[in-house]
Amino acid sequence: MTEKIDYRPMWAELGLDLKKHDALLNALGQTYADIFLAQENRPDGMSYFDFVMSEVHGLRIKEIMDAKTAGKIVVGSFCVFVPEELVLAVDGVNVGLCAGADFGTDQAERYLPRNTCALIKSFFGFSLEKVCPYLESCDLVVGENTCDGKKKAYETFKDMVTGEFMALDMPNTKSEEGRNILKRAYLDLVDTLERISGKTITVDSLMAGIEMVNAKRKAMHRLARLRRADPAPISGLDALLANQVFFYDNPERFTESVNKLCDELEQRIEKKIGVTYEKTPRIVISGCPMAIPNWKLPSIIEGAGAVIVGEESCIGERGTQNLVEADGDTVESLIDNLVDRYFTIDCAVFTPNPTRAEHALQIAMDAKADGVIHYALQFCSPYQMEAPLLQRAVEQGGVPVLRIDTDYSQEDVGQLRTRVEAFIEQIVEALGGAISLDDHESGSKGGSS
Ligand code: BJ8
Repeated sequence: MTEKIDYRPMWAELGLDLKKHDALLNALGQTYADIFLAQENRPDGMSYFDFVMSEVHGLRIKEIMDAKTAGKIVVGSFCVFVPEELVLAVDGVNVGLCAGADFGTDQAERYLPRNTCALIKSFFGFSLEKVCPYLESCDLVVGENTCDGKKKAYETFKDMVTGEFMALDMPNTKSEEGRNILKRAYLDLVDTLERISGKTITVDSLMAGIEMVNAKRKAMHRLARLRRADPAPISGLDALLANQVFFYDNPERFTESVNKLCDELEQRIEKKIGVTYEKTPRIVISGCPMAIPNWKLPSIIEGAGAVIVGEESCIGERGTQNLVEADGDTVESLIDNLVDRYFTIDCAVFTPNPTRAEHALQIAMDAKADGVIHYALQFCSPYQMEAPLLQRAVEQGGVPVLRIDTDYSQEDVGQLRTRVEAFIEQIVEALGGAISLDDHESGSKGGSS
């Protein structure tokens, strides 16, 4: 039996409030056990992700601190527009800082209007309550000027971070000028990374970063394809977890673990082993990113007898779609390749943004989904305002849409459950009542692997 490491001295050194941090970890551990460990017939490969989650503030932070001691810089960001490739090109460690927990909201509301989305309040809360070791270990925090909420919040947040803060200017249209703005922003980021790390980005170092992140994305593309099988070989919750861990883990180890999981999923598909039954109602989620530990809506959907087979989300297929072309003989030409790939991300802050609805419909068609659930955080204007447009486009493609606006609190769980159950019942009826949720009680999932 391995001895449990005491991480408290490390957390104290990072300046965490140990009492509040204990409260957060205890709540997280309990929620994880209730939602993830209670699932049946999970692939064995999920044990890696269970381990990562059990050590998310432990071993991974120790690895990051060891990397710092060895002279590497740690860069935190809140958005998939910040290229991990550039951080890797200065031999740095990249971490996602978006937070998905209702923690420190009262403190956050001392600085932010109440009508701010839960994601922004959450990272303020984590910072003010001193409970996020990722944030506290950052040498550089990059805040991108995307939605109004984030870009205005960063004006206050920049003085709260321990490391340096950099605002990344972002376009809001997919025009030639927009592309130039993004390229300028990435060139500024290169300058900042080189200055802080004391390293120069070369063709070789950037190419290595591009290849490492491409490998990670390819593994996620493979997972996205495999989870579409019927019966689904992995739950939507577990696939979401892999998408969330994407932002924290060592990239090479993560890629290897996802590919190993995919090998197992291929075997499951061959043997028709699922986490649920064939013809279970299939749902695609589209909308705001779900940062750890935001599992509220997916657990309601899968608890209601459906299976989630894809996410049109930045923590999902919007974030991982497309690769960067690994071809170029100057740093600038490789940065052009980065811009080409990142400029295809169809975040709702762009106007107009028709490709997002097209992508949502495409995912739904490819995954043979029976319905799309649009998820927007309350007070998130970009996604809330885009919701009716997306609903119209997806429904015109023949897939029904349910629109949900929510936050990180548990207050609306009962109401959400009722709405989701009604939507799933409606799907079942539209399928000719060929299946009923009750039938699943007596069916077979094909055994375990
Ligand atoms: S590329 S989705 S990660 S900005 S939920 S803070 S939009 S008010 S997170 Fe995002 Fe980058 Fe876009 Fe993706 Fe604002 Fe909405 Fe809050 Fe949001």
